Amino acid sequence: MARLPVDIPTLVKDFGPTLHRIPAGGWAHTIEDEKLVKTHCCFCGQQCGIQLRVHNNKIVGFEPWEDFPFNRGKLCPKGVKRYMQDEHPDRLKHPMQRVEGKGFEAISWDFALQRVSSEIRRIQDTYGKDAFAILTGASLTNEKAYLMGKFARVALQTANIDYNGRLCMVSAGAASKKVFGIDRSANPWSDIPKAKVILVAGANIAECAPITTDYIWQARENGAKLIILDPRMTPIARNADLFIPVRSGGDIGVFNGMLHVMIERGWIDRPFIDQHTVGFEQLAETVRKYTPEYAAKIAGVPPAMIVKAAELWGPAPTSFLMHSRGIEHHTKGVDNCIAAINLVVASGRIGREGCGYAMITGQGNGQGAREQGQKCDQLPGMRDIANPEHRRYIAGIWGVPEESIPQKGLSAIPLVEAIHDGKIKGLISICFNPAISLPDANFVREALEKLEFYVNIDFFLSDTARYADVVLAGSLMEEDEGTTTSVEGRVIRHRKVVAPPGEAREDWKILCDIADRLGHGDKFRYASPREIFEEMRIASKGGVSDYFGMSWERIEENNGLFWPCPEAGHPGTPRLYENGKFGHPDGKAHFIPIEWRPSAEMPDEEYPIILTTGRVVSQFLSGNQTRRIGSLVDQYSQPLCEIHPRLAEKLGIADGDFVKVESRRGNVVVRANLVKTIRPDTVFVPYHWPLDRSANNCTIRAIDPVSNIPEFKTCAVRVSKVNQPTDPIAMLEVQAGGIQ
Ligand SMILES: Nc1nc2c(c(=O)[nH]1)N[C@H]1C(S)=C(S)[C@@H](COP(=O)(O)OP(=O)(O)OC[C@H]3O[C@@H](n4cnc5c(=O)[nH]c(N)nc54)[C@H](O)[C@@H]3O)O[C@H]1N2
Ligand SMILES: Nc1nc2c(c(=O)[nH]1)N[C@H]1C(S)=C(S)[C@@H](COP(=O)(O)OP(=O)(O)OC[C@H]3O[C@@H](n4cnc5c(=O)[nH]c(N)nc54)[C@H](O)[C@@H]3O)O[C@H]1N2
Ligand code: SF4
Ligand SMILES: [Mo]
Repeated sequence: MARLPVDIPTLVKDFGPTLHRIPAGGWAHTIEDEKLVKTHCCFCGQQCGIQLRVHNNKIVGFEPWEDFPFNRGKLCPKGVKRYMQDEHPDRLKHPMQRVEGKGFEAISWDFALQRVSSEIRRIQDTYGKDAFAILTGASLTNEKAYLMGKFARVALQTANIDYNGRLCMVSAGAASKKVFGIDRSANPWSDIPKAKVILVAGANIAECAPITTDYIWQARENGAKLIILDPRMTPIARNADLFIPVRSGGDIGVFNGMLHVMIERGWIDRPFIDQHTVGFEQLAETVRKYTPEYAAKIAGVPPAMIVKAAELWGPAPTSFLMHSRGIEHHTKGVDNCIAAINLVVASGRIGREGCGYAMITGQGNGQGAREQGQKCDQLPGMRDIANPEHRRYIAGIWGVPEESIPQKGLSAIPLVEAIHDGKIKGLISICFNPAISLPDANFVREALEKLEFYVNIDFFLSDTARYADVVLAGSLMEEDEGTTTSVEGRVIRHRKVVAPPGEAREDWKILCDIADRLGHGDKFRYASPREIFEEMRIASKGGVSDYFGMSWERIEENNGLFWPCPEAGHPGTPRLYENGKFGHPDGKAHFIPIEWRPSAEMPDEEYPIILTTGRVVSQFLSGNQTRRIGSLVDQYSQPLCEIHPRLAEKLGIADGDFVKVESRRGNVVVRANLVKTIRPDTVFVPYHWPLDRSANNCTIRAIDPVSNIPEFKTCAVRVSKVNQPTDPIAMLEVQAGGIQ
C-alpha cells in the first residue's frame, strides 16, 4: 500500500521573517575570543575560499580569504550568507523515525542503526542484493564520495548506486572523455583573461558561477570579444559583443554552422589537426550541409549571427570556450558538448596559455564526486566497473574478491523508474533531494511512496525526507573535514570548523556504522577522513584522476593541487593537453561528427511553447539549504515565469498575473514576470521550490542515451492566465511580499 509523505510544517519556513543571526543584545563576547578558519564555500563548484568566524563551537560570521588565488576574497550572495545554516533552528540534531499519522519522532542512534541494517538485510534477503539502492550526491567531499562507492559495492553489494551529478555534469564529462580522453576542464581559470575571444554556451555565468564573471571581465579589459549563446539574455549576455538567442535545443546548428564557415574561410589549424587529431575529414563532411541558412533554421536565429560568430572565433589568436547545463541538460546533451568541443580542437587552440576549454562544474564537488566511484558504472580513479583489470586493482585495495564487486547498475532516472516498477524496494539517500530535483516530479513522488523502506541522511529535513522511514542527522560541510575538487580540477581542503550539533553525526561515521552492523566493519575502520583520503589516493593511483602524489599538507601548502598528480614530488597539472598530447591511448583528440536531432518533445499545436528551467542567483539547487536563509529568500522569494511581453500579450497575461504553466505531465502555478530578455517562443521557470511551486512538475523524464542526463532544458507547455490560487502555500507567498 502506498505511504503518504509526512506533513512537515517546516516546509514553509522559508516564508517566515528574515532570520537574523545576531541576537538582540549582540554577541556576549569580543572579537578577540573568536578564531578564523580558512576553508571553502559549501555551495557551487567554484569552491571559493572563505574564512569562517568561530566562537565556542559556533559559527558567528565570516571574513573574506584574500590570499586564496581563485576568488581573492570575492564571494557571491550565497557565499556571504552560507554561515546562517549553522545554528539554524531547523537543523536536524538527532535520528528520527516516521510514526504513521504523527510525523517523525526522535530515536536513539543505536535503535536507528539497528533498524536500518535489519531492513537492508530483510529487503536484500527477500528480493536480492540489487533491490536495495543508493542515491548519493556531488556536494559530498571526495572522501565521502569514495566511501559511498565502497559502501555500495562492499557493504551492500548492490549494483544500484548513482548520484545527483547524473542530473548535472555527466553530458559534459562524457563528451570530454570521448573527444579528449579525459573528463575534466582543460585549463586553470588563469587562462581565461589571456583569451582574445570567449564563447559561453548555455551558462548563466553571472548568477550561477559568479566568480567566473570576474575572469571574463579581466579578459574584456584585455580586449577579448565575448560571444554568448542562450535563449535568455542573461546578465553576462548584456555585455557581449555577440549575443545569439538560440532556441533551446538548437546549439548544434550554431556550432556546426560556425565550423562550416571556418572551413570555408580557412580558419582551421591544419597542421594541428594533422598532427594531433583523428576524424576531421568525416566531421568536415558532416558540417558541409550546415550552411549558415540551414544552421540558422535549427538554431532559430538569423544566419548572419552564425557567420559573425565564426568571424569572431575563427581567426582569433587565443580563445576559451565554456559551457554548462544550458547545452548539457538535453537528450542530445553529449552531442551538444561534442559539437562545441569540435570548434576548440579544429582551431587548434587548446593546451597552451590563453587557449582553453572548460565545462563549468555545478555542485560544490561536482568534479571530484564524479571521480571516486559513486557513479553506477565507475570505480575510484575514474575506473570502469566493467573492466576486469580495473576491478582487480580496486578489489585488491578493498580486500574483497573481484567477483563480489557488482557490475554496472542503474543510473538515477532508470533507478527511480525501477522503484516505480517495484523492482527496487529499499533506498538510502544522502546529499540528494530527488523529490524536487528529478524531472516529472509527480512520477518521482509516486515512486517514493512505493518504497518498502527508505532512509535519508541530511542536516535539514528535505522534501524527499518526508517519504523516509528513518532520517539520520548528518553533517554540514564545516562540521566535517576532507577535500573537494573545484571547477578547475584543483583539489582543495575543507576544514572542520565546528562539531555537529546535538546528536548529529559526521556522514562518514554514519556510513561506517551501518557497514559495521551489516557485518563488514573490518573494511570500514577509519579513524578519520584523512585515513579515507589515504586509501582513496592509492585507489586512484594509475587511474585517469590520479591523486596518488597528494597529501593534505601538500594541498594546503599549495592552495590546492590539480590532478593528475601521480607522485609525491609532482607539482600537479593545472593545464591539460600541453604539447597536443591528449588523453586517449593514441595521444590524439578524436573529432566526432554530430548531426542535430530534435528534442524529445517539440512544441506543437496543443503545447506550443518551450519551457526551459534553471536557476536564480540567490537560491541553490533544491533550495533545502538556501530557502531557509531569510535574506536569500527575500532576494527572490518564489518562482516566477519569465515571459516575453509579445507572448504575454497574445495570451492576455499582464506582469504579476498568476499563470498556469502546463505540460503533458503536470503543471505549476506561478506569477508572470514580463521580460524582454527571453525569446518570445520560450518561457523560463527556476526550479528551486517544492510541490505546487515545482518546475519539475512539468519537465520530461527523457534522458540522453549516452550520459543519461534528463532533458531539463526543453519540454513543450501551454501557458494561461489563472485566478490567484487560494491554497495555503500560494497565499503565504502573497502575504510574504508577493512579486519582487
Ligand atoms: N545561484 C546558483 N548558482 C548555482 C547553482 C544554483 O542552484 N544557484 N547550482 C550550481 C549547479 S549544480 C549548476 S549545475 C550550475 C548551473 O549553471 P548554469 O548552467 O549556468 O545554470 P542554468 O540556470 O541551469 O542554465 C543556464 C542557462 O541555460 C540556458 N539555456 C536553456 N536551454 C538552452 C539551450 O538549449 N542552449 C543554450 N545555449 N542555453 C540554454 C538558460 O536560459 C540558462 O540561462 O550552477 C551552479 N551554481
Ligand atoms: N528542472 C530542473 N531540475 C533540475 C535542474 C535544472 O536545471 N532544472 N538542475 C539539476 C542539477 S544541475 C542538479 S546538480 C540537481 C541537484 O539536485 P539535488 O540532489 O536536489 O541537490 P541539492 O539541493 O544539493 O540536494 C542535496 C540534498 O543534500 C543535502 N546535503 C548537501 N550537502 C550535504 C552533505 O554534505 N551531507 C549530507 N548528508 N547532506 C547534504 C541538502 O540539504 C539537500 O537536501 O538538480 C537538477 N534538477
Ligand atoms: S560563487 Fe559558488 S563557491 Fe563562490 S561564494 Fe558563490 S556559491 Fe560559494
Ligand atoms: Mo548541477
